Amino acid sequence: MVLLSLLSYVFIRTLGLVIAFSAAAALLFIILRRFHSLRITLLLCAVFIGIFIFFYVPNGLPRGFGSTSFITSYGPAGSPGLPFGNIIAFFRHFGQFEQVKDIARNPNDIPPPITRTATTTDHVSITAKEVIGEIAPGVYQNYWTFDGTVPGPFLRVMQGDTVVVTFHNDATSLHSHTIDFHAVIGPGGGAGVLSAKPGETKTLTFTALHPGLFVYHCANPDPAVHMAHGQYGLILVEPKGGLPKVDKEFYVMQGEFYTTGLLGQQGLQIFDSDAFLAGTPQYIVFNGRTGALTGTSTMQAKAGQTVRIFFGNGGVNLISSFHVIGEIFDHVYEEGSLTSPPLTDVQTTLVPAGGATVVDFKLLEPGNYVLVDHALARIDRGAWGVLHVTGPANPAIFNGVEQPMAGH
Ligand SMILES: [Cu+2]
Repeated sequence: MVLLSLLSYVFIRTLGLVIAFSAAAALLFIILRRFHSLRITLLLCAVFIGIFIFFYVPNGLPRGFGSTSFITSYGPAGSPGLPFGNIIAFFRHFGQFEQVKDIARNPNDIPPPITRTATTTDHVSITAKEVIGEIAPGVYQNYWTFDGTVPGPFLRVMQGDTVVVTFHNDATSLHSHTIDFHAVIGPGGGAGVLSAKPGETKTLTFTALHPGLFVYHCANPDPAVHMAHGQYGLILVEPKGGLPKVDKEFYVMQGEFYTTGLLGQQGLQIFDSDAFLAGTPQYIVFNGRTGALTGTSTMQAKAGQTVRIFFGNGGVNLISSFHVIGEIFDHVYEEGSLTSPPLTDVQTTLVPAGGATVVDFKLLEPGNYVLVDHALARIDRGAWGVLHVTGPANPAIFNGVEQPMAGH
């Protein structure tokens, strides 16, 4: 059933083709038996073929299929479309992809704050893996990941540390992958060093010179295509002495997915390179899928606690207007800069594509606090999550009776 659901997109179209061809063949057979004129037969054939092309080409083929061969690109990496051969290879190797239960990275999955004061050598291992995951219930996506989730692992090092990265591209991958660390100074952020074909392992050693919260992402040509399949994550380079202490830390990344099927269309989705170039994603999500951060046990804290959110934007096209409904950020480390004094008392902060921010705030009142991209139509595409806060009410700062709100 899962396979049927995954491939319903392809099955339905194939079924349509079979029905159309059978009907056309049967009709031709009948016509050939009744009229023994070659001219009439050829004309009727032309009519059928013409009607078939007229209806099938614009509607039957996924737009990604139709456009990939014809897209012009002036980028350094050639066409942004996936070549037709990749799509064929994808279906040929379909059985080899792991079908992950949950593509979302848990927002609590963060290494603890660094307490040491001396620099050290950090060993980091990351595996690129192409998997099948659910972006929304019943909607499947071929994700390209770091360590099997979106975003990839949260990396935490200290300013001055030597970082040794071992990067492995899983043997089941169909594409080469690599990593460009924005925390690296050097060509490509290390992308040229780490570029690995399926099955290969590469290493990079770098010194984390600048403190800050940095994005890392795949940069194999075309980099944006790889990012639009989910290959991004955050690396925090803590300043010496660390960040001010908080009670809870969360890891959230916004990202876009460009599917040929419209929002909510069931089955396996194919990458839409036209929508990708136009910057009109069907899905805009936090941590890889719709609903990744909405469960009551996903993001939890208590009134009286201080929380910090490490928020990154994997893009690839949109700027995020990050906001938490019902909260005011006490501190915003704008654009992930930890050496500038943080902004104070901020409602909404801009997070550029390929950028990050650090926010913290003290929780004063229990309830549900909704994380959004405040370009609010995007919540319909999935860009929201909920921080659940428990504890005693604080009527001195918020007093009233909550009631269900009427829709429309
Ligand atoms: Cu990649």
